[in-house]
Amino acid sequence: MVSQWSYIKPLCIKVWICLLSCAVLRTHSIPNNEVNLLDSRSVTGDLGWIAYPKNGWEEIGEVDENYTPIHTYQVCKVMEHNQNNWLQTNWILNEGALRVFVELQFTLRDCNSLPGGLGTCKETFNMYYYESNDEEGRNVRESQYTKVDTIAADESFTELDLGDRVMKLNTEVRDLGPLTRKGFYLAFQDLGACIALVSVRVFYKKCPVLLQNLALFPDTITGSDSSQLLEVSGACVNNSVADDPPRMHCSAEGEWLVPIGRCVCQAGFEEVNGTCQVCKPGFYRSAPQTQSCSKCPPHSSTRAEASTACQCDAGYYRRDSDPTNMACTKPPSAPRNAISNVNETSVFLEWAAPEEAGGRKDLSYSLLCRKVSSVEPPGRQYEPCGSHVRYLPQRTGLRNNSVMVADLLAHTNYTFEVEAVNGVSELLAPLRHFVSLNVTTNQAAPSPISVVKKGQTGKNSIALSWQEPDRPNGIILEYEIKYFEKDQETSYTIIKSKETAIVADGLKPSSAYIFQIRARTSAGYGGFSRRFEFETSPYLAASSEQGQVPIIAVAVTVGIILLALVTGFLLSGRRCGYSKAKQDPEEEKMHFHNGHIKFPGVRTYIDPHTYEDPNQAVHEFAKEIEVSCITIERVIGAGEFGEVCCGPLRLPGKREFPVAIKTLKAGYTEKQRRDFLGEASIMGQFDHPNIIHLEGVVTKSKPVMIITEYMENGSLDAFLRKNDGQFTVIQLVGMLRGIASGMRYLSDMGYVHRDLAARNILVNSNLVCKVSDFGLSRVLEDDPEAAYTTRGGKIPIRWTAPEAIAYRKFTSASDAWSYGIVMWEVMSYGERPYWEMSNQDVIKAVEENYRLPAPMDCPTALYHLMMDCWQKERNSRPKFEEIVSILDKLIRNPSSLKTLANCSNRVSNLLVEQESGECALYRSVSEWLEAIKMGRYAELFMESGYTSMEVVAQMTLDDVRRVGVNLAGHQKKILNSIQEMRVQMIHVAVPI
Ligand code: ACK
Repeated sequence: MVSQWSYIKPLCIKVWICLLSCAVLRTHSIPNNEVNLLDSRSVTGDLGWIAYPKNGWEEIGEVDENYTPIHTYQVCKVMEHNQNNWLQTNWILNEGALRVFVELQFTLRDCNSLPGGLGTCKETFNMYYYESNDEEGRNVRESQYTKVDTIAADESFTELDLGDRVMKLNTEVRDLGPLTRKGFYLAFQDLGACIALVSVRVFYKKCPVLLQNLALFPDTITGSDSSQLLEVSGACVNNSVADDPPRMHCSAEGEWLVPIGRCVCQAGFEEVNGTCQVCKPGFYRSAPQTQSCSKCPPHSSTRAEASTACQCDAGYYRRDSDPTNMACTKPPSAPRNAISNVNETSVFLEWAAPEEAGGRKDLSYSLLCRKVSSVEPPGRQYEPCGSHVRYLPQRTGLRNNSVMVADLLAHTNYTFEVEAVNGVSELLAPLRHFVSLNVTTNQAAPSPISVVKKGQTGKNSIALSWQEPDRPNGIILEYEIKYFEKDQETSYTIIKSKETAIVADGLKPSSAYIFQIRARTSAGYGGFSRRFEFETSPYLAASSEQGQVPIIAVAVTVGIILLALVTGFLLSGRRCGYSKAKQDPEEEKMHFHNGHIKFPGVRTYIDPHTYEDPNQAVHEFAKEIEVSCITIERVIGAGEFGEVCCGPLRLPGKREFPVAIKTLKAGYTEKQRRDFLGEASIMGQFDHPNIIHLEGVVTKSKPVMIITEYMENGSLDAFLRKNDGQFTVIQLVGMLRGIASGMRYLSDMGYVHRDLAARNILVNSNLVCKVSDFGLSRVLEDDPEAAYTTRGGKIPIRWTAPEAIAYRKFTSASDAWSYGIVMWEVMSYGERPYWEMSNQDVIKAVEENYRLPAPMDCPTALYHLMMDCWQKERNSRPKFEEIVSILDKLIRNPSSLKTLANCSNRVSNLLVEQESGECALYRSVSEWLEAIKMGRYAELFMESGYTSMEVVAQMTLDDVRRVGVNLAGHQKKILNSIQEMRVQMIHVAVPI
């Protein structure tokens, strides 16, 4: 062995030294996922490995390319037989690794290149390992080793390589595992090769410490298996919390794979470069809304670090449900400009949005309704309005600036508080921001009766009882019970009763009857109840024979009496003939057939002239008031007979309220006194919410006075002129409806007003209009000469129907004409009808069928109604009943008031012809052309610039031809229509 080695030695060793110093050894740095357990190159002193036999492996010190000393083990016993040279490393602690890698760098001599043939030369060597828990020393037997592998060189070197100084360094890596002990020895077995073991590196792999998704994953030694993935939990970095527990998987190759979950910075911190940094003062972060710290929203601040929210500044608030990034807000200020519109027992409240909405979008309104207590002292105590009151659409959470309150009590004072609220209002409760309104409801008819019960039933009679209506809205004066045999509606009976029970008799046996009941208060009748059907008892044959005679006799007698009464009434000449058969003092019974016998719904007006003594009439209809109850505070105007004043009236047992006081000036004649008090005699007969109410008269002292309710807004014409353009169309129609309702009452009473004009309508603080001035009719009727001289100097020609002017035919139909003029006055805000035309011109123009044009912005529907009131034929004019119902429909359907009657050819101060009055409704040239059936030329007219009726009115024949109307017939038709338009204008322009 020695001889062989010595043979090789000079040849080899030197060359190796040279070759090693020239070879490119493993110089790359160790990857960070590898941990060395042994690196022979890094050992400076002796490696101290054990070679056996001793002349086998030999440690030779070398220097690498950087002249750093390295240790190599070499063996080259290629020429000797039976080689078994072992080289055992030191004990290597595995540091917990279950799987380790051995990287060998070596050179190997190509056996073929050896001088002297192959001999016993080998080109491989074996690697073994032996595990132990501690350094067991050097006595490990061969058999105790576990073989790792036989290592062969990828490249072996030859003599030639030595000459070329080309080093063929092999690197082989093998892994061992799973390891079960604390450490191990490695051993290299040479069986006769020429090897230089240049370096041995033993390492294990780990997944190196990693910061990902704000979680720290520790150094993790890979598993024992090459395909094993170890799941590792991450630890959230400071000031962060696990959103979803963070995990990663460490692969056998030392790579982190498959991240799951993450950590997030806790509130008050933000993520900066994988760490959680604190939010500075003035900034906040409320995880998880935002990633980074945000500046405090408006009206909030924070002085602390790590704020999760900002505190609202003084006077600003935040709801729990408000997001933290929302500005702090305030409650709204009170709503503004609240107005009320009373319609009988309903109040429509409207207001403007508050000046300060508080910076929120959840503004809403709620309403508080309180009734002013009637308990003494009045006006100071409030009661809740009660559950019967309806709020449309609702009482609270109102998004719109209006609400309708219905089913209030009639003639009652209410206070409404409209409060603006938003999301932070409740935080400040009980502080409220509201606007309040005091409202007095009007008189209203009773609500329909809902409960009607059948009592004892006979074969000819049915006893009925019922409950007072839910809302009587006043004192019930009487009930009206209408009944008829089923399917015989044209023939019915009406019983009036002050009680809530009656017996309907004179019925047929075994027959079904339909009953309907309604109540009446001073405001008029309420609606009928629904129909109740009850049956009489069966006819009993046994008793019927005897019973029939008296029944027939009674029936005949009753029939004769009724006939006599009916005839009597008809002959007596009363306006509304009705048959009245008094049964008991509380009950009246009337029979109707096909509507021939009519009963008045209300009493008939009695002309005070029919009284011989006018004083008697006054005291019949008017209450005498003690002068001491009246205090005259100030003069509000001048009446025909004296001053009109106002002041409080204090009646015993009643609370004080303001009244108007009309006085009769000193030095009056007896006729003047009669005429003056005549008005009170008339007024005292009326009881209606739209008729001025008479409180009483003072006749026993001087001056003689008439005391009426006080109307805060005075007469309608002056009121409208003062508030020009201030009202909504609905408000104007509401006023007109009130006047029409008052007039319906008067015409039902058989009273003809004769001087209906806006100046004779009074308006109270709730915009309720009431008809007043009941003096003129007598003057006109009594004195034929007085037609042209009234207290104002002239008969109200402009308000009076032509037949009344011509031959003093004053009727409710002539009142309807005047009503049309009042409508015109209202819609034009108190303009003078027919402007400055003289009375004579007005009479002539009206006679020739010219009528007032539609006021500015007047809805078509209203103008049509006015025009209808001005029908020449008085029977064609609408009755007040119809007028009220038309206006009611318009109020219920406000969109019907949207179409305006202003037409393009409307020239103010020009009258329109009644028949062709439609011209006033031509809104465009094309509408006019359509109306005269020439619509096909509309486009040509437009193209030629004839876009308005004013321009069209100037057109000549040539113009019409130029437009492109070539047919002579059509030219004529168009020109005639234009001519007609011009005539209307000229007619009025030239004084008649
Ligand atoms: O337009 P006015 O203010 O309203 O002026 C006249 C004036 O008296 C002469 O008639 C007013 N007037 C008449 N009756 C009343 C009343 N009941 N309430 C208030 N003002 C009244 C009218």
